[in-house]
Amino acid sequence: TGFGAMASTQAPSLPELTLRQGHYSLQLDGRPWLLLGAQIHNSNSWPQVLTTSWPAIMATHANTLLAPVYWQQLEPAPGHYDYSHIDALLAQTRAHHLHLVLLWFGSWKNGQMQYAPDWIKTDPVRYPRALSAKGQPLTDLSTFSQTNLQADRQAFTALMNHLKSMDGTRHTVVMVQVENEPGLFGAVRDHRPEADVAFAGPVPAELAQRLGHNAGNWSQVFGDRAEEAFQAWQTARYIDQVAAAGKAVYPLPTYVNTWLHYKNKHQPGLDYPSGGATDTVLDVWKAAAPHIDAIGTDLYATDRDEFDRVIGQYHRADNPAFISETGFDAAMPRLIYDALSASAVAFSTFGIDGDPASPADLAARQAYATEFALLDSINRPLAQALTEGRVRTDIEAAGKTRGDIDLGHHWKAQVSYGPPPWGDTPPTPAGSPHHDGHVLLVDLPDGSWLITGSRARVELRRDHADGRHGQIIRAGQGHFDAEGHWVMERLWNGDEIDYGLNFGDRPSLLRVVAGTY
Ligand code: N0T
Repeated sequence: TGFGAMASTQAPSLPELTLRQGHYSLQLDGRPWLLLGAQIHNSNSWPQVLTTSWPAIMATHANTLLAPVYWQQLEPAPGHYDYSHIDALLAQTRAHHLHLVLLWFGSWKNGQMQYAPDWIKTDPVRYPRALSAKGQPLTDLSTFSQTNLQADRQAFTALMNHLKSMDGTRHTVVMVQVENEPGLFGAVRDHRPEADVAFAGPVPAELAQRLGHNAGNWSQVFGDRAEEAFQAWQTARYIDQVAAAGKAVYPLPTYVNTWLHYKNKHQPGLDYPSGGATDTVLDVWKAAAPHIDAIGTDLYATDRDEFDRVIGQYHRADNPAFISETGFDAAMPRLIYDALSASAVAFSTFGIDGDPASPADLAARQAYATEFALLDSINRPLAQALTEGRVRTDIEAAGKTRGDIDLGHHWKAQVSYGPPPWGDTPPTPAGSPHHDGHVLLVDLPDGSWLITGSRARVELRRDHADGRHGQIIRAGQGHFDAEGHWVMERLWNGDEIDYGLNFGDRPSLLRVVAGTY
C-alpha cells in the first residue's frame, strides 16, 4: 500500500495541528505532513514583485511558501478591503503546486506597528499608542484600546472569511501566522494610565492558577519579570482574540512567531520586543492564547548548541518544536536534523529571494535544496513516523565523529563521519570537512529501515545475545513515487555494503531489510 494514497471517498479535512499520544503533528488531508518552508522578503508579496521571486522560491525545494499579508494594503480605508494580494498569492502558489502560509502583518511586525493602515498611523487619538515609562508614545498600538483590538480583529476576520471562500475546499493555505514577532520596543510595558492601574492590580486568577501561584499583584507573582509578564499577558490576550475571531469563520491552525531572547540579547523592550512569547514568559502565553496552536521560534543561531537549547525550551508537552524562521545561510539546513529529533512539525527559512547572484545566497540555496528535496521526497512516511516516535537521527559535530543509534531488537547502527567511501573504518574517523554529516533512520511499518544521510557511514550490527546472527538481506536504493509507493532503483551489495552503508555529499535513500540466521 502507498503512503500517499488518500481515501478518495472522504472530503479532504481541514489542515490541523494535532497532539496524539504525546506527539504533535501537522495534518494535511488528514495525514501527518512536514512543513518545509521558504519565506520571501518582507516587501515581496506585491503580486508583480512576487512573480519575480518564484525561481528563488522553487530553487529551495520547499513545499510551502510563507508570505506576508499587509494590513496596510488589505484595508486601505476602514471597512474597505482589497483582496487582490491574497488572490494573487493563491493563484501563483497553486500554479507552482506549493502550499502557502499567510503571515498576518497586523498590529505587530517585529515589535512595531508599521503595517497598520495609514488611517490608523495618522490617528493616534482614535487608535492610541503604547506609552513609554516617560509617557512618550511608541510605535506600538496599545493593547489597552478596544478600538485597536476591534480594528485588527475585523480585518483579520475579513481575511479569513475571504480565504474560506477562495480556499475552503482546496487547502492551498495550511496555516496562518497571527501577527509577526509581537511585542513592544521602547518600554518593558505599556504605561498608559489604564495600564498602570492594571499593573498595580491582581494577576488574573486564571493565570495565577494555571501557573500554580497564589493570588497577588504582578510584582508579587512574577518578581523581577513582572513588567514583561504583564506585557506578555496583554499582548497574548489581544492576539488570542484576533485569532479566535478568525478561527470562528475559518478554523485553520494558527501560530505566533517569536523574536527570541537568546544569544546576547537580554533586555526586553530593548534587545527584543517585550511581551513576545520568549522563553521568559512562555507559560504566560500558553495560558493567555488558547487559540494559538503553536509558538514558533525565529531561530537565527547556526551554533548547534544554541539552536538545540532553544528547541529544548519550546518543545514541550504544550508546544511542538516549530521553526518559524531561520537564517538563509548554508550552515543552517543541517540543523533540520536536530529539529527532527525533537519531532519538529515545521522548519522554514527566511529571506530566500535576495540577490540571485550573491555567493552566500547561492550556497544557502544549494544547501537548503539538498535537504528539503530529500526530506520532501519522504515527507509522508517521515511525518507519520515522527508522530509515532519511529525516527532517529545522528549528527556530526566538531570533535564528535562517531555515533551509535540503538535500533532495538538487538540491532544498532554505528555511525562514523568522514571515512572513505569504502575500505576499513578508521578507529578514529577524521570527520567530514565541515563537520556537517548526519544520518536519518526511519523504522518503516513493515519492519524495514529507511536510511539516508550525508557524509556518513552506517554499519548495522546485531548482538547475538539470543544466539542468532544478524544479516542484511537486501539494501535497495530508490525513491517514493507520487502515490507513495517505493520504487527500487538498484540494490547495494558487495563493496557498497561490506564497509558499511556509505553516504556522500548527495544524499541517497536506502530501504534495508535485515534478518537473522
Ligand atoms: C525577522 C526577520 C524579518 C541577534 C529579520 C528577526 C522577519 C522577522 N526578524 O530578517 O524581519 O519579518 O520576523 C529579528 C532578529 C533581529 C536580530 C537579532 C540579533
